[in-house]
Amino acid sequence: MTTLKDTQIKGNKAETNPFLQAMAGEKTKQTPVWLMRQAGRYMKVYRDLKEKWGFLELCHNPELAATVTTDAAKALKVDAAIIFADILLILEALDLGLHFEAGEGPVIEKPIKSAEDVIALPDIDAGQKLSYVGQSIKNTIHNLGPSIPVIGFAGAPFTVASYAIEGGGSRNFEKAKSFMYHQSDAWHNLMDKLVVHTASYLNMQVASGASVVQLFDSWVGALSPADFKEFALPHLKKLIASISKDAYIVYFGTQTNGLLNQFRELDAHTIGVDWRIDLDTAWNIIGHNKGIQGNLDPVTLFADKETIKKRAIEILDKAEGRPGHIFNLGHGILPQTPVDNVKYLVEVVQSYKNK
Ligand code: 1CP
Repeated sequence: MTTLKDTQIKGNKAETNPFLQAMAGEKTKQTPVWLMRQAGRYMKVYRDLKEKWGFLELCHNPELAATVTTDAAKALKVDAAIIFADILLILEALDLGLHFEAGEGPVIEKPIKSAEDVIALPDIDAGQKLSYVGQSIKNTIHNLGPSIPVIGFAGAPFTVASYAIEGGGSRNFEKAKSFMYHQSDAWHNLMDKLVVHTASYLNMQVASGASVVQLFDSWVGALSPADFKEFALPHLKKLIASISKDAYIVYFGTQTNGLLNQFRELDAHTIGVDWRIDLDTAWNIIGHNKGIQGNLDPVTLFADKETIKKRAIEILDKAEGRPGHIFNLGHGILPQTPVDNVKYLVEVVQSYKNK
């Protein structure tokens, strides 16, 4: 198993940036902070761009995508910038058809229904087909300079497969899980293909300059521990093993309390957790040879400043200044979140003195 310190990241700027230092398991003067969905609808710059451009048009345009990432990172003064893209772009690259309906979220136009549909998936070079995301990364690095690391990302296989089979978002994942149970060979075949394409996509992002990649497994908490072990874990391990050693890896999911003990087996540097568990409890289960990212409830950002500060400091205290804590929310910023409160949260975290 890779420990935090074994990994030599090419071109790493760990000496100067607390986010990379924490990824390397090194002590930091200040706990690093960035926020999932930090570039999005709660920001005026983004809403203004959305008057003229569709969401996918923004993702496809490396100039504009880099602007969205850069503006958000500068406005919030966070310690890392996440590239503007989406976990579903890979399904578009696989010709399943993707569009976003106002207020309805994503729609996969040709969802996977059968073993034949999995076999018929095109044999793409995902890194090449999604190279516009690499260009967005390069442009972002150019805009931000070397002091702010850029995070690349992709969806983890279970979460991406669930969209591909459900045809969009889902509450109970009946279609995806039925597919998993009734057509388990086809399920594993689909996961194998997603692993290959996701690795190619992420390695292109690393080659383009991303120093960290995050795997979003947003809906993995829908799985029982037994189903996670059988239908998701082996594929996740394969994916993580295929990712370039030139980047640190964060694995994030929500509602994962019952799965954290299995995350010990993952060779990711850092595990992202949601707010439904105390940070120290989660870290004890995951093991201190990995870092932890989280875990403020995003809805706390709708509270008064005093409450935001109190809850943020409670989380920081639970980390006890142990190396490897990256402050974040437990899930993405919600569209109606007051921007001032987000900036305030970043200030609170950055001015907290680690013991
Ligand atoms: O303006 C709009 O209406 C589009 C809203 C939007 C944005 C800004 C979507 C549609 N995606 C994004 C960008 C995005 N998505 C980023 C980059 C911006 C940033 O984080 O700063 C990232 C990292 C994502 C990742 C993503 N997309 C996830 C994982 C994180 C999470 O929130 O769980 C998921 C599940 C998606 C799918 C998706 N894309 C968009 C929506 C509304 C959704 C969720 C749909 C659902 O709930 O099922």
